[in-house]
Parts: sequence; C-alpha cells; structure tokens
Amino acid sequence: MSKTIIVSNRLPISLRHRNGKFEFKPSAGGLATGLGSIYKEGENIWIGWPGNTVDDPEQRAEIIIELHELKMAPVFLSKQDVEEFYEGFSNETLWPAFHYFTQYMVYNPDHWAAYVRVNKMFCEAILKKAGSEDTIWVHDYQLLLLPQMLREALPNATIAFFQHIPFPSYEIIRMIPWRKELLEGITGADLIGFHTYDDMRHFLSAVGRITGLSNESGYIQAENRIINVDSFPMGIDYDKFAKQAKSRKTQNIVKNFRKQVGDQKLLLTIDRLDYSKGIPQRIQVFAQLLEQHPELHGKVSMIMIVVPSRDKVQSYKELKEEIDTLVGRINSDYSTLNWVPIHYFYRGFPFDELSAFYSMADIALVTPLRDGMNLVCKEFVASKTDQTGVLILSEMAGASKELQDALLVNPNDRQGLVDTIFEALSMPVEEQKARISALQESLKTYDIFQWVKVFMDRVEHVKQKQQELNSKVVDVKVTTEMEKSFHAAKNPVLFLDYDGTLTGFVSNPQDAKPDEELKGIVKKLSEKAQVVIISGRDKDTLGKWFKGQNVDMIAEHGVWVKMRTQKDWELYADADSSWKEDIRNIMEYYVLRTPGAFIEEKHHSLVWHYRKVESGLGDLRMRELFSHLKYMARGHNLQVLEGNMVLEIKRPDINKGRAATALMKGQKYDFVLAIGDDWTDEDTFKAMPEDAYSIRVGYAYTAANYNIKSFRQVRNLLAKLVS
Ligand code: GDG
Repeated sequence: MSKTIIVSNRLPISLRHRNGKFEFKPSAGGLATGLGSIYKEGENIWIGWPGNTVDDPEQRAEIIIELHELKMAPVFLSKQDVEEFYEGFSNETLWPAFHYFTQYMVYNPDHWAAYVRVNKMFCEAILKKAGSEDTIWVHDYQLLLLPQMLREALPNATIAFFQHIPFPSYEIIRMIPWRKELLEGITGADLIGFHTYDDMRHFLSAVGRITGLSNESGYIQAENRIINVDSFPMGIDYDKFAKQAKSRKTQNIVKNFRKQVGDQKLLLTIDRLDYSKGIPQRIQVFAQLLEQHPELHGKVSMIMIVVPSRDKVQSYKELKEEIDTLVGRINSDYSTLNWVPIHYFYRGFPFDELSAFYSMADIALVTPLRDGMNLVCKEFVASKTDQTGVLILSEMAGASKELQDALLVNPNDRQGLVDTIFEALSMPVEEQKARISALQESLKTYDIFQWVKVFMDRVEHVKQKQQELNSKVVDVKVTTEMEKSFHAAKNPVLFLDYDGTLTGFVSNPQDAKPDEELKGIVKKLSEKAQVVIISGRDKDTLGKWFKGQNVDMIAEHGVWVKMRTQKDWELYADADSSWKEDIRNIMEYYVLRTPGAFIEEKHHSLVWHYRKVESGLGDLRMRELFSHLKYMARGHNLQVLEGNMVLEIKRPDINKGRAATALMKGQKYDFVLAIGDDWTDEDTFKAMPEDAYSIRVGYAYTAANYNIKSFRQVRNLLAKLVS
C-alpha cells in the first residue's frame, strides 16, 4: 500500500528541554489540524525538525521512538544548521526576497551551502521511509530544493509542493544568485500550489524566464512529464474558532477582560514579530488617529499581541526595539490614569484567551505590508458569532483576494487607514452583520479540511493526466516492436518534421542546419527506406541543407515537393499571393513595435518570428497580432497558425497532411512512421494510415499514437532502426 508523507521544516510539535528531560508540546496550528486527517492515518507520517537541537545520540534515539508513536519522524539539525540554513538562508535571503524586502536580503554562499546540505538531510530522512509509489507533500520555502532531490531518487513518486508565503515577481527572483537551482528544485514536484493566482503567475513567469520551461493553462511542460501549478487559498478550522468563541470558558474570560479595559472600543492586532506584518506602521497610524480625533481619547484602545519570532536575526531584533520605542512614546503621550492607548503584549496566549480577544474586539486591524495568506483575519471572522465587528484588511495579504467584504486598505496609505478605522468605529450594526455574515459563508465552505481535500484531489488528477500521457510514451517495448517491423519491411516510409524533431531550437532559425550526426542518421535511413523531410521551412533552405541526400522533401507545409528522383521543386498548390501585401503591412507594424521580431516570407505564407524578442513581450505582441490577423484572415480566406515562437498565416487548404496523403497515393507501404513536434504536424498524424506509427515530440495531447521526450530521443530511435 502506498502511503502519504508530509514534510515541513518544523514538525507540528515543539520539543522543550526541561529538568534534563525532553517534553513534546503538540502544535494547535491550523495546518497541523488540517493535515491531521492525513498523517495520522495508516502508515502515513510527518517528517521535520522538532524545533530544538539535540546532540546526545541516546536522547536522539529516545526522541525518535517517542515521535514514532505520534506518527512523526525527526530530522535533527545542529546549531550551525539552524544558524545557516534556517536563520540564514531561509530567513535572511528567501523570506525578505519573497516578501519584497530586498533591503534585508543577505547573499551568503555559506548559508546557501547549508541550505543545500539541510535539504539533502531532509531528502535522506524521507528516503528512509518512502517507497517509489508514495505521495510526498513538501511544505514551504525552507525546502525548495527537496522536490527535485526526491524526484531524482524516486522518479515515480507523487511529489507535491505548497508554498505558504508569497511568490514574488521575476524581478525579485532574478536577484538571488541561486535562482535557477531554486526553481529547478521546486519543479521536481508534480503539483505546485500557492495561496493566490498572483503568486502562481509570478512563479510561472520566473520558471519560463529562468529555466526555459514553458507553460499553458497552469501546466508546465517539463522534459518527461507535465507539472500542474495552481492556487489553493488556505482556510482555517472554522468550527473550532466558532465553537471556542461561544464556549463558556471563553465568554468568562471576555467578561473578565472587559471588566479590566472598560467599555472602550477595541482594535485588535495579532502577528508574529515580523517586518512583513507592518507593525510599526500600524502603531503610527493609530497615533495619527488619536492626533486627528481627540474625541476618541479614552474611548478607543488597541490590543497589540506580538508573538516572539526569529529574535536572533538582526533585522528582527531591530524591529522589536522599534516597536517598543513607538508603543512607549504613544502611551506616554496619551495615557491617562484610567486609559492606556495601546495594550502591548510581546508573548503568545493560550487558545481560549486568544479566542476571547477575537470575540471581544470591535475591529481587527490586519495590515501586513506583505503576507502570503494571513490566517488571523480569518480566525477573527470565524470568532464573531453574533456577526458584529469589522475587519480591516490589507490588500497586500493573500486573504484579501477572497475576503472582499472586509474593509480593504493599502497599508502604506496612512491617511486612508486612519479614515478607514474611523469609518469602522462608526459602522452601523446592520452593515457589520451583512459584511461579517458574507465573510463567514465563504470561510465556512473553504475551510482547512476543504483545502487539504482539494489539494490532494488535484495531486491525483495531475498523476492521472501524467499517466494518460505516459501510456503513450515510446518505451523499450514499442521501440523493439518498431525495430522489428522496420527490419521486416520491404517498402517503408518515414515522414520526419525538421525543427524540434530532428534538431533543437536555436535563436537564429538559419543556424539550425543539420549536424554530422543527423546527416549520418538520415543517410543510413535513406538506404533502407523512403525518407520524407516534411517541414514548414522554405524550399531553398531545405534544399540546401539536404543536398546530396537521397530524401524526398515537402517544404512550406506542403506547398512545394521535391522527390529524390526529381531535379526541381514542384508546386503542389497554385500560387495566389494577392493577399500578402495587406498582411505584410500589418506584420511590419508589429515588427516596428517589437525589437527582435522579423518577418519571413514563404511562397504561400507569411511568418512573424518572435524567438529573439524579450520574453513575455513576444507573447504579448503575438496575441495582439493573432487577433488582428484573425480578423483580416476571414476576408482573405486564410488561416492563422500559432507555432513555436512564430505566428504563420497561410491558405487553409495547404497543410502537411494534404501533402503527405498526396505523396502516399498509389503506393503500398508496409511500414509508415511520422514524427513531428508541433501542431502543424498534427495534420500529418491525422493523414496517416491506421497501422502507422505516429510520434509527437514533447508531452502534449496529440492525435499521434505516441509521445517522445525530445529531439535527442528521436535521433536515438532513428539510429536504432538502422543499427
Ligand atoms: C505563514 C505565512 C500564511 C498568533 N498569536 C497567537 C496564536 N497565533 C496564531 C494565529 C494564526 C497563526 O498564529 C499566524 O498565522 P498567519 O497566517 O497569520 O501568519 P504566519 O505565521 O506568518 O504564517 C502566512 C500562513 O503561513 C499559512 O499558510 O497565512 O501568510 O506568513 O493561526 O492564530 N496562537 C495562539 N496564541 C497566540 O498568542 N494560540
């Protein structure tokens, strides 16, 4: 039976050292609860760091046994690992980069080395437990290299990755010296999840630009498989928060707290200590509110909970000092004997007290400068069991994409925020209820359990899709069968596309001429079979490149044909070029606007090339030109085709399939093979007789009966046929 392994930097427990003994404190976090339904089942397990350094081998052994009972396995990190991998690369390079705080980024090769080392340690720990058919779900930015490390060791395993923090624009990712390794690490997974669509599109763009892997509709086409990238906004354990807020215990705490703070309006803020959360900025906004609205003095207080975090990292130490100073200043400026503007706590609270804060607060002020999702705002909403209260939420939190009924704010717009708080303080109860109810409806449906389910279903879906494509892979069995029938054949024919099929893509199309290896393969093949080079290329280039070879050639998608016995090219279609001028004028306009683009004129078509255009811009212009040309094409009865970095416009009755059919007419072939890499070759595949072998290069859906990985493998296959 295959099992599921959850992997995260931290295990859902804390390991504490007390009186010479270790104690485990289970984490009550949302993720731990949501994944509880998974890792506690059957043979499943959660692998990660227990959160404390343990050097003594005996103690380690003891911990392993105890964690085993809890369905967990530890990865022990040394003090140096923690400093360089966790505090260093994870929290001083990746965290600031991914939250757009480039001024805090540290580029330290030792930290990078530790990051690689610790990811390897995680990989080794997983490999001790994992089988080749298992599902491994890796979490978060500390383990970006792990999916690929696992893929190399377990090529067939199901590997999923979810990132809990934002994924920034390519402009930020490109700053990291190890960006390529990081992206290649993540793309070892089959499913890659982010909180929001923006994170997902940033990731896809960075992958395209840095690793060269293209994508379509959220599917990355890797060398030997497709990878799905999608957005999965994480929810909370809604019922747990709603139930706790209603409980007698929490309500008693509320009464008690209320007695102490009086009947003021309460603004609540809860965050881990982190510069991404915008805590000092929020304090300044509160000060501005008090300054501009003296009538609020004595009537409004802010309860500010800051949970200690990463306090060994320099930027966090400085942040703590800044917060302390700001709070001190405001409280000393405004406090009276019976009113404190800011109740500031630098510590965590037990769950029932946390629930009491949520329950009693009139307004939650959640204003991070950048946040992957932010669960605090969701927990506040779930805790408002009488539907009163107002959520003020930063547009920079992933949660803002879902929680449109909150008062959404730009955390950098101080005056805007002051005005929004003022609006919230005077919001009519009916409006509060309408907004909170709408928010609750959505949070109830998309809770943490739904999140886990949707993610796991998606993992299965990707695997199925991969299997569908894999079932068509040219494997050893197919190769052997093909070899046999090729050898037995008396009259075989091979239709071979050129670019992307017999050779790779280069930035200048004229540089893709056949190398010695290819010439050798084609020569040998043509001694035994009729070889037809069937390409979109112009006849002069093809003629030059295959001069002296005993091959037939179909050029420009079937406009021209030159049989090996003929001296000259023969026109397969009549020559009506009257449409070209209009179309060329439009294409030229797009060339002028797009450095790197150029037009190629073929006998029966015009091609707009954008291979050399700045990535992204080329796609954009191509789409624009596409819709422009589609409109024009109707009038001229033409067809617009999207190829690999080209847009081609031509007559619809001319295609490779038609030419291949004409060429086969009256012949009796006992072995037919067609290979091509893009959708112009789909016409060839469709024109093939039923018993033909047809192969599409790359893992795309196709009318061909097989897929093959790359042009390299095509060459290997062809070489095998004649070996
Ligand atoms: C990362 C991403 C993403 C806080 N104070 C107390 C306490 N908490 C709990 C809250 C909440 C959690 O901590 C904080 O979660 P957030 O989502 O707000 O923030 P991060 O820790 O930065 O989490 C974030 C998240 O991953 C999930 O993917 O949303 O964007 O940065 O659950 O309740 N819990 C208790 N006492 C406290 O005083 N018991």
